[in-house]
Amino acid sequence: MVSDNPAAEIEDGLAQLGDSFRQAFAAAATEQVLRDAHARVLGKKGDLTLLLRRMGALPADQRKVVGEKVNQLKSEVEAAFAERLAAIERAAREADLNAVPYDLSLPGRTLAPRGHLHPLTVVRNDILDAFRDLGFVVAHGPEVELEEYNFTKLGFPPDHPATDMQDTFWIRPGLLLRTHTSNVQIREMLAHKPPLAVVSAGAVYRKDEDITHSPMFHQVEGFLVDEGVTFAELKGVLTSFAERIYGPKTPVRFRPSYFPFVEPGAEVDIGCVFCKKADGSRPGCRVCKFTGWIEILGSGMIHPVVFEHTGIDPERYTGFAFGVGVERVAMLRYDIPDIRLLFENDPRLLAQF
Ligand code: FA5
Repeated sequence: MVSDNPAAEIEDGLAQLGDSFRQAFAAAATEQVLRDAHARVLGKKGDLTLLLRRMGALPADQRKVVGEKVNQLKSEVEAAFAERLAAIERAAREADLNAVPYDLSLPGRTLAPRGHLHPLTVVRNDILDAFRDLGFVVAHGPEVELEEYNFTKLGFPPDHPATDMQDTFWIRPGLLLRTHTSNVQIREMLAHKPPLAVVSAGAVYRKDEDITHSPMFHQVEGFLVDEGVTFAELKGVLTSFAERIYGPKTPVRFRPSYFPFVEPGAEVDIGCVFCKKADGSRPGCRVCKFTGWIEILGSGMIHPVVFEHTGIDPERYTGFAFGVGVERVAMLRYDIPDIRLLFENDPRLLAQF
């Protein structure tokens, strides 16, 4: 539709708008309503925008006159918008300030989720507590260790095939990441005289990885040195430990084994917790490789050579030592089939403990 007098129509439009936008802005009680009203005037399809577009149809002399009026109205719209917006924001702030204040001392309505200890920490603490209650004291040793304390003084001769038992991460010749916590035996025996009853927990490292072996894992080492200590004490202490961790009457068996720093040496097995029946029988399962027994630690009577290397008289003193795999105990306790699950920090696993 082509108009006879477009300039007059635009001016009419401007006059109408001049009344209506003020009313709409004044009536807007919230920022959103105000912005919507603003868009109806100056948005892409706003009334004033449409009038502006029609300016092109005007002859040049009229365009200047009408153009000034349009621009004038545009400035008025923007100014009125800014003013109303400021008023709305002021009112909101006032309302906030006059509202009943929050009582920050009230208890929360929802309980915030609480963190908890990692299952390995729980198991490590339980193992340490079991020995603390028997009178052992807790000691610490370094993870970066001298070859001398990790191997040599424990009776591993240099280049002896026994060092292959624990495939080592070397830092440089003579310095390594400890392969077991037995280094603490050497450090404590060098630092203190018997009687000694010591436990120590910490990370150890080996080139070893599958579903039950990790390159970094944890052990708890313990040893007791005094006059007249026999294998009977070793059996008594470790049986009491197994019952404490896995329940009274847990079957415990001592199986001959070799470690260079003990003689005799024994691995300790407990009756398999996975295939145990109500009558106490254990028919065997995949976890215990159908033997009914699971190994939990290495142990033995401390070899006289270790005493000689640490300045303790082997004619006067005897003792026993043991090393427990913390992950192994945790996997058995919580029925965790893959050791890597313990280190991935997946909340879906950790939330279960
Ligand atoms: C030792 O490390 C000896 N130092 C233990 C010892 C101490 C014996 C004192 C005698 C006297 P062994 O290599 O068997 O022994 O390791 C002990 C335990 O650590 C194992 O029973 C197993 O539970 C755990 N273990 C060994 N290698 C790994 C590994 N790569 N990942 C997780 N656990 C492991």
